[in-house]
Amino acid sequence: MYSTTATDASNFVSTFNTSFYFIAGISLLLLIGLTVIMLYFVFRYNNKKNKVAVQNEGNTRLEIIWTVIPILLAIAMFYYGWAGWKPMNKAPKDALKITSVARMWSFSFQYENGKQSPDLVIPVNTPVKLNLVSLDVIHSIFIPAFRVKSDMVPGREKMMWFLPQTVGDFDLYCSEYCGLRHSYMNATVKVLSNEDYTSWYADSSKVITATEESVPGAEGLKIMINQGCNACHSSDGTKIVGPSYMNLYGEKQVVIREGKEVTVTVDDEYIKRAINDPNSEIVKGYPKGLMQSYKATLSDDDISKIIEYMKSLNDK
Ligand code: HEC
Ligand SMILES: [Cu+2]
Repeated sequence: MYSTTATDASNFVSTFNTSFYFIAGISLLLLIGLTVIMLYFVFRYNNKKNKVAVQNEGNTRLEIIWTVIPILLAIAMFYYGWAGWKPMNKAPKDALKITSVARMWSFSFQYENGKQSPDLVIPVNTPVKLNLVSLDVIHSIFIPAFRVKSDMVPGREKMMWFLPQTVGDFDLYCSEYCGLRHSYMNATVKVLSNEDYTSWYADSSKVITATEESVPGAEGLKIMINQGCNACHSSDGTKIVGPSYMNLYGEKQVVIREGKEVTVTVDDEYIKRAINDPNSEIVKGYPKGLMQSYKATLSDDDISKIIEYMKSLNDK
């Protein structure tokens, strides 16, 4: 059901390009044609050459021509657009299903075996179906090389599918302005050979390298990279959108709880609340409602690992 040129990055490239070049070609022809005719008329019927104006009463044949030709062109443009768009709406039954989750300001891809990745890793020549989920505002997932793009709307089920046809890395980014760090909301599509994909899929640990894994808190860091926490929090003291994790653990923090300012000590319980129920206590000077709860995605064990990582950022 998907016949294409195998050298294209995806099965939608050729139909998309056909309609794009067709429409661009017609536009160019009209632009050139109209400009040439206009210049000719300006020259041919100027005041010197045509002293006396001629009154035209209409010309039925001409009118039919300039009505019928544009209609045919418009129908042809519609046809190519439609023919390219229609197959995008029905994914093949055997497609590989991956849930693609967008939140401010990161993507996360969740596989059927529970594996999560900040990049979209897929096998070549296998149809892929992405379930599109947004946890906060409207985002849009765009893979230019594959010629696919779709809005991701909170509370609405949407999907997108394609057949990757060449091994390689491709850009993926959010193309719907979604706030402060929108321009950082990008990822890589890694199309692997079937063998490479199978071993990647079966490996439950690899996101960071072996040397990094020996560092204290490395597992926590991995979880936070996968969850996209770093879009809003830095580890080096820089304020991005939320407070930095550096020198946070064990410090005193002023928070707004039920409208009142209170000073709390940052301990395990506080961090757990901050992650599971971020809006119950807002750090003074930071906006409410930006950080969403991670209750559904992070276990207590994950949170302990995150805390482990935060502790490693204290310079003693
Ligand atoms: C969309 C941006 C955003 C993302 C993504 C985000 N946070 Fe936050 N976070 C904030 C903001 C803003 C605050 C400060 C307001 C508040 O307390 O809710 C905050 C506060 C916190 C605090 C309290 C910090 C302090 O100084 O007391 C912790 C801990 C925290 N976040 C951890 C996380 C973790 C862990 C993740 C990922 C699992 C995460 N955040 C993802 C925006 C974000
Ligand atoms: Cu976005």
